[in-house]
Amino acid sequence: VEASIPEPLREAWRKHSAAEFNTKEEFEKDLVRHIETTLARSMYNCDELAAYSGTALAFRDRLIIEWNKTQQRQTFKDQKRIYYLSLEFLMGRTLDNAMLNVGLKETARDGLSDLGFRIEDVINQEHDAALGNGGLGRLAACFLDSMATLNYPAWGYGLRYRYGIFKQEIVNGYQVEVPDYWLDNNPWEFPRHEITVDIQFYGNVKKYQDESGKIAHSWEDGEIVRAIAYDVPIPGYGTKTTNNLRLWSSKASSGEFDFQKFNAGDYESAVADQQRAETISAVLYPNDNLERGKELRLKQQYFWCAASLFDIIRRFKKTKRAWGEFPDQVAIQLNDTHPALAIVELQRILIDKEGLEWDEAWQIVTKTFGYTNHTVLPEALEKWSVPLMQNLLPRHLQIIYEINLFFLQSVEKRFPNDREILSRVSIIEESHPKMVRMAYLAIIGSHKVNGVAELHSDLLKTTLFKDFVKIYGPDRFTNVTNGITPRRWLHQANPRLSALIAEKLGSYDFLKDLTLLDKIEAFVDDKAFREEWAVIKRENKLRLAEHIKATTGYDVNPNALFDVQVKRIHEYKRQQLNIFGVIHRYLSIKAMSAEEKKKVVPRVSIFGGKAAPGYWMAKTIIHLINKVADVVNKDPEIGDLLKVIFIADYNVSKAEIICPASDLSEHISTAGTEGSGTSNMKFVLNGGLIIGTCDGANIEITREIGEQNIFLFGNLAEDVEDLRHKHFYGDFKLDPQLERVFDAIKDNMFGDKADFTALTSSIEEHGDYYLVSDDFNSYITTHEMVDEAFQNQEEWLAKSITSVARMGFFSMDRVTNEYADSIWNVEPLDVTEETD
Ligand code: 6GP
Repeated sequence: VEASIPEPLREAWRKHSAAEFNTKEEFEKDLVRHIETTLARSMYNCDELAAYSGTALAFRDRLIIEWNKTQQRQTFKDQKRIYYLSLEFLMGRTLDNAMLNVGLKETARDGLSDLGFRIEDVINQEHDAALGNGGLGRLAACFLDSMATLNYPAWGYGLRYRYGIFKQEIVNGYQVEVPDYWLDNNPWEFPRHEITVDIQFYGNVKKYQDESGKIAHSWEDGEIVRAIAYDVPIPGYGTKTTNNLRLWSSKASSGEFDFQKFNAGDYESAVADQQRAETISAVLYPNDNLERGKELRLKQQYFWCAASLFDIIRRFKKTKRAWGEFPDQVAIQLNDTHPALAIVELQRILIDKEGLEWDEAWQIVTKTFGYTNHTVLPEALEKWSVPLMQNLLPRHLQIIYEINLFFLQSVEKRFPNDREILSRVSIIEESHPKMVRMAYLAIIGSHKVNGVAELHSDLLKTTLFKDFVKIYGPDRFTNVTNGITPRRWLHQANPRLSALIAEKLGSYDFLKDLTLLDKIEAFVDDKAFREEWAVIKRENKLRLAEHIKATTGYDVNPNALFDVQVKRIHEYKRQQLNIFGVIHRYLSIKAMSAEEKKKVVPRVSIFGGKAAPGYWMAKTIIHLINKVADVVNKDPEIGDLLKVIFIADYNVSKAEIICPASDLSEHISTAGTEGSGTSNMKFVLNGGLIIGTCDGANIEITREIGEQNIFLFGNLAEDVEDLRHKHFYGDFKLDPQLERVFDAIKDNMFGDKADFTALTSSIEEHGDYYLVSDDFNSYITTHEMVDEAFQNQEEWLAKSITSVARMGFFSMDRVTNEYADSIWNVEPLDVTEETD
């Protein structure tokens, strides 16, 4: 039966079509109805959680109505669509963002207040959707917001993990991981039980002759797991467009709950099969910038790529176009190499299922895909063992070998006498076991490869992917410097600053065109404006101080300089440099006379971030920070002059409190190691200054805001290799100030020194790979400059305002438009006329 209602009956539908609330009265009506019916509660037992759920459901109704219209509009216009494939979407909370994007937060505030609730308390009930680790996952979330805001027809595709990134607790100074079961009470997803795809694993490949006598392949037997779609509506800001994020959940396919077994009494094994299938989407791998070739991870990758491609192809086929037009209708962006199997899967479908010739199929594939690289760290580059892939995806491995063969043949033709280059660029690494290099597969299967900041993209071209630049020419490689969505990271996180800017500029248009911020530079000497700016920063600091008090018990002085480093804990990000710097400061203050102490600028050093559960060194860094906090915060000689705080369970919603409250934030990776960084942008956009190395997007931030507004220090990327080389050959001398710090640690000042040996010896004895000692002096000296600058509050304020004014470039909307122009070749949809 045709699912579409025939025209004569549509009148009745139109008459009863769901309506959106727009006024306070309508909102209250929807809210109460949801609380009383959907939630089966009443005014006699409505707590804040129920008020949250009711509010979320009322807004969800609104989103889904616009979602439906958007999908109809996009189908009708039939333009090229963007598909953003990412294993991670670090969304954070949805309600506040949804209210702001549809422009009804004040309406909801008033309505909730009529019914007895404070909107902030209601918003705080929401659990973060934390389906990501760090920068890569948050970038994907910013993309979704921006693509919807700019009216691009775009879908995100990901996995619906039952457990997102773990919750972090700190017990006796150690990180403890607690599972994050986030799906209870999540009103933002729509299960689509009718949208399923059966995904095959294992089995074997049969060769046969088709009717025309051609050799063909079929992948047979093995195991089937079912993918079920869950849709999450993504509202744009100030537009009708509501795009879709489709997340796949795994279930045993109907055949897999084996009734034969069940009836024969083998209940356990029937259930075990079922659970095995559900395991695929059970948990997010908690590694940031680190890969570990686990079979389940490869299963996740294929499961998600295959389901997403099936869905994309199903949609394409409805338009009845020829295959050659596929790249005119579909742009697929690979968020790192995690979805690189999609390249192979599309080629497989085209040749094995659709009967296209290899070359024709391969043309379509390469025109369709773009690949974004996020890191040059070798430990993060994905490789899969050939035997593993042979077993799990036998047909795909064959196709990878074919892709590689044709590629190497073409390379050989161009570089006939260069044996070396062939083994260097081969997709297959000739190791034991052999490995599939996913980055090479992604490059060869895409028409554009981009890095995420200028330095990073340059390094890709001159180091990691150098040979490929030689082979394909420089045009295949490009840079798109990352950005952030100003809706969440200014308007939502810092409503008062956003309001102050809007008041001066006359509207909130800057949220859609962030370059308009430059107009606030004219107010840098405006006394009233400056005062308000300062008051807002102070209030944001008070809000963070409250959070710190509530979660750690420590009181912090809001007049102190709030110095923040929040991000995943990683040796390359160098939280160890920061905590060593803190110890140095502590020792210096302790050595001061009472007179000298009076001149000290009080500081609160704030840390936050998760360590991958298996990353011992990162966990040791967290332990040291907490031990230093124990000692420093209780030392009566120190008082308010220094406090050390570790904020547990850093996540998106905490970032929204932390970013607006910083005076200074730290982005201090070893030069050449950070792809871009995006929190650096969030902090500056909220009026904080930064201390940083010449790395990632710090370089472009400096260019935009001016070097007088940033505290740069340390060795440059171009010197790193030499320094490492020297260390390796024993040319290493520990910085004397750092030595003093190490002596304190070895004196058991922060508990048993044995707990920290790995950390100190990696520097003293094992080559100091991250150049902590080389940069220490410059780091300390630069912090002294920070103190000096902070004493001149008027100057500091001017730097803060000027920097914000110059941050327009880092809007995610600029990023989205650049991808659309230079990679996707996709136009936004005109949403001015109504089509339904
Ligand atoms: C991160 C990079 O480390 C960070 O510098 C960048 O801002 C972010 O991606 C977004 O581009 N990379 C990862 O999180 C990662 O796991 C494999 O890369």
